[in-house]
Amino acid sequence: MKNDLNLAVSALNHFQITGTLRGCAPYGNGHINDTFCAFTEDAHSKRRRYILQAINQTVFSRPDKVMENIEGVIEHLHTKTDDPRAVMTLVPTVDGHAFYTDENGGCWRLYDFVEDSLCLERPESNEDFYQSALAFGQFQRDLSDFPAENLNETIPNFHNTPVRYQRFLEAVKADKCGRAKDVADEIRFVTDRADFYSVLLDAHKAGELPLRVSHNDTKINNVLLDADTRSALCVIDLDTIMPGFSVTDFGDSIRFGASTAAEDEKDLSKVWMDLELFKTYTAGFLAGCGGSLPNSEILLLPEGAKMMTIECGMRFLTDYLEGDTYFRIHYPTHNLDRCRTQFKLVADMEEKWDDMKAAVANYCR
Ligand code: ADP
Ligand code: GN1
Ligand code: MG
Repeated sequence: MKNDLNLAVSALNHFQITGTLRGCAPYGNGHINDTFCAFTEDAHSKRRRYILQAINQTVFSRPDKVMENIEGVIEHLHTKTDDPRAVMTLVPTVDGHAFYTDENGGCWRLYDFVEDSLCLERPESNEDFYQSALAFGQFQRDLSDFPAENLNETIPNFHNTPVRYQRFLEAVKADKCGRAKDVADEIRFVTDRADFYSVLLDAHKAGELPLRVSHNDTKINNVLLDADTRSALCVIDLDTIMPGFSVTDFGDSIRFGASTAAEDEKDLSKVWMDLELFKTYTAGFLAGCGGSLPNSEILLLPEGAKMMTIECGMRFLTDYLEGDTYFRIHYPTHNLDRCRTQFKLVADMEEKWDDMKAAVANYCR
């Protein structure tokens, strides 16, 4: 973590927090930002928790543009519900701004902690996964009337898989860390599938896959469930909201949540894509979208799942080849282990392809 506790605590003093600061500690399992949970106490010993984040500026070179998107989207989402826990709330700085820039140029933002919520790394039941699907489907539906032209592209070509593939090939060629020789099988896995990478963009060009306002990072740990009812509560991690495809939001959830193992599981015999979870998520996502997805998009949901999984594997492998500068790692081969689980999932999806296609076809009208 680049930002230590001292920096976090001094940043907190620049926000409109209620009560006296009593504690602050690193929090969560995100790969990108530095996240802290802080709590305050008022004169009546009432506690209040906050989520403080330092925006990763290697990943997001224009944090002001990220915050502009988030402010706009949050404001829009608040018009769709009366439940204050259903949408994140930004706490302004003492000057009334959405984020604070410290003396080192670090950018910090503060959210109210969504209390009585659950953040899962894995679904503990099919119902948990269904609820996360409802949340992301509903999220896309709630933003269907948000003016997409107002959004900044915070990471250009974020889910442009052909561009990701070109960057991957460059990383292999440059082989900055001399690691390519050890990952020849993984490199071949990516190059063998080169024809697949343009499938979604081709469908877009053919008019079958419209650009929508999408989340673009739909892991189950980016949605909160209500701790009492375990129902869908609040979508979080809004950094990558940009125009994108419905099927990639669907697909990234499958990649992460329909896997039978963690993203960094070393024992690949434990890793596959659970077809029942795939079906469960399909039902939840389409229900959340309000039955509004046209058949051409429904039919491409399996492609979205495979695309997000191979793309993510490729990104982990690129980062491994480039010396682990993008994703937070906890040990030297962490990105390689993550890449291997993704490729195992892709291979398993290829085995189950006909069943995946048949499962989504059931929803066509
Ligand atoms: P990253 O981009 O690094 O993944 P996230 O925005 O997803 O960062 O936050 C990391 C973790 O912090 C989440 O997985 C969740 O556990 C927790 N979190 C973030 N925002 C909130 C919030 N408003 N209320 C409760 N928990 C939150
Ligand atoms: C990152 O921020 P986090 O941990 O939710 C990444 C996603 C990857 C994911 C892989 C901005 O998500 O694109 O799919 O790791 N976010 C960014 O777990 O690159
Ligand atoms: Mg996250």
